[in-house]
Amino acid sequence: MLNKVENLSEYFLAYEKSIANTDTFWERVANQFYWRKKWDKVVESDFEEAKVEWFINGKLNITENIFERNLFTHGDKPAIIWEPNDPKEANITLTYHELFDKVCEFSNVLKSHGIEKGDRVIIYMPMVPEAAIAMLACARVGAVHSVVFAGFSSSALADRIIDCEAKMVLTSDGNFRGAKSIEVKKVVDEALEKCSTIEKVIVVERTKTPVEMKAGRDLWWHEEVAKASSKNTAEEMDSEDMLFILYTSGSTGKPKGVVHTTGGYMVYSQFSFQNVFQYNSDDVYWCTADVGWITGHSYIVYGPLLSGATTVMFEGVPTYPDAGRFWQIVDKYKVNQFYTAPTAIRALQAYGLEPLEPYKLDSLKVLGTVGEPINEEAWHWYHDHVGKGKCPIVDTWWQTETGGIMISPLAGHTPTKPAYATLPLPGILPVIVDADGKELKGNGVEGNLCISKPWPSMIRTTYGDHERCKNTYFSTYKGMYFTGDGVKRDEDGYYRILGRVDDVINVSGHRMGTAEVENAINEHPKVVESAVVGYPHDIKGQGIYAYVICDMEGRTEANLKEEIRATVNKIIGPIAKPDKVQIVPGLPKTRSGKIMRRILRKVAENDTSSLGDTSTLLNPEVVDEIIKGAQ
Ligand code: 6R9
Repeated sequence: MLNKVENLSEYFLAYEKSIANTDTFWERVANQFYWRKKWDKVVESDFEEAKVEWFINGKLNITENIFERNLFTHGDKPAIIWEPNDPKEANITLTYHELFDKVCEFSNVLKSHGIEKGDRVIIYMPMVPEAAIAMLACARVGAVHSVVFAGFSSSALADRIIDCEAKMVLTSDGNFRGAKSIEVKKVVDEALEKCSTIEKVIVVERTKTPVEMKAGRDLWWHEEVAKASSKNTAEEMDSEDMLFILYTSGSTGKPKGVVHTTGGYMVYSQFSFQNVFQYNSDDVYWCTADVGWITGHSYIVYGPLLSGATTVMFEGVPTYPDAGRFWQIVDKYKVNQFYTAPTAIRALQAYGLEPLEPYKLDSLKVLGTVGEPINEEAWHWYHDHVGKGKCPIVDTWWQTETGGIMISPLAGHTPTKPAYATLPLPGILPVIVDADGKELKGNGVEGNLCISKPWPSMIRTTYGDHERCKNTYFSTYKGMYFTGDGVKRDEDGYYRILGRVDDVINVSGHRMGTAEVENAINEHPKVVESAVVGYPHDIKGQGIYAYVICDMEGRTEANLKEEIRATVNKIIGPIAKPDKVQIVPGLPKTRSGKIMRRILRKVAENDTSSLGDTSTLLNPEVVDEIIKGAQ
């Protein structure tokens, strides 16, 4: 199979070659794709300037590598199997031929409404096949897609539309999620009141909930594709032309638009998919993520489809109609590779073994996890009860910015170890540094995780603000990409990710900037100041704990807490709602006025025995009050 490492010694060999001679290694991988014109140079990079380019002057279209390259060999193979929220509703299977026709049709729709190469298109959609079709159609015509998770609020959506000056929004009337139905189009309408760049909105009919269609702006997807031809020639893209922007949280208040480009992303998403999951041509692969996150981009859509895989797309949630839903789907499609998040595993673990009993799960060969550290207990539960002790677990560490999986076992080849992401993929050179930036060499060390060599799918810039990209990722440690994660390399040279070392928290595998949540809380008119920290949460991994100073006049504490949660829900979305809100008389501050988050974290973790010296604070007395009121 294309680009696939077949055993452990081949991995070690490939790794060695990839580090010793990076250009030759990636050139070989890239040669397996269809380029209209090959590159003049493999890579050029300058980490000081955050400037990285791959396959320079290469010309291609990523969708030609999914479709035209492969239709003769597997045109009739299922590309996407879509499973609806409600198991009683009919599923949809699209073969590569059928998906190709739909992508071409929608490419023509985009063009007929003035979308040209380089235009930004927002996709705010539930998990329906049209979401994948929309992404691929954008890529085909050279438009830059920016998928916004459909759980974000109208104001979060508006911020993203404004930041990338998008011309079009692709959305749906509504969204079925478990027992709920969400009015998606309404959120778009609200967002667009604040945006001036959007010319057209195309709406998929999914829930048939009544929507307002604004004349001259809003169009129905099905009416548009009915008029469109299914013949379309892909736009020629430069290897470094933008493929997509995906917004993610950082340690400042404003989410940043991570930019990925065409050639390098294509090569790495396919290469990593193939190798980590060890996909074979008749396998059925299922990743439970949402296309609103990077995992959905690289490992529901691009990686699998570039590999000619059959990828399952699930609209619903793990617990609807019951906690056996995932396992029922695994049996229904005889899923071979199953990829999910630790938070989902922990949530299902809490239901016990009964929901698993009706299902065989004997098709499973590989289990994967992503998004946050997996605790050993959840690892064993997954391994023993889902994988029946016979499926390797690939604990895949990576980020929106890395574009693809960076540290992970290669299924069946790399010996696994609970809670360890194990070893880097070929071409990836992790470096551990201490707080002063000194490299910690050898095994048995712990520090901050950096990557010291460029890899094809790495972030190119943060949209509209290159300085921010430089400062966030390339300035902390000279000559290296800084991940923001802490890591340990054990005696065997295996990597274990320890979690974020910056002001980013990871709630149910979703990244959340503490400053972002604070900004939302501060929008409440009664809030004077707030500080947000993460704390250990049994299911979510981390929960959100907010300390808030409020003007209490005319409010009870209970009212105020609920209002604060509602404010965050409105400004960001339900995923950012604080689990705990504590009204406090003050926040512990240093003499220079900085909030001492370390103390707040300790209180939230219920570990007040080791607060350290608080006497140098500007207001030491406040600490006792905070401890007294802790939840
Ligand atoms: C793919 C994705 C990235 C952050 C990352 C880290 C955490 C992801 C992990 C993991 C431990 C793993 N993370 N995978 N931590 N083990 N296997 O999740 O991207 O949403 O950008 O989040 O998630 O902290 O820095 P993104």
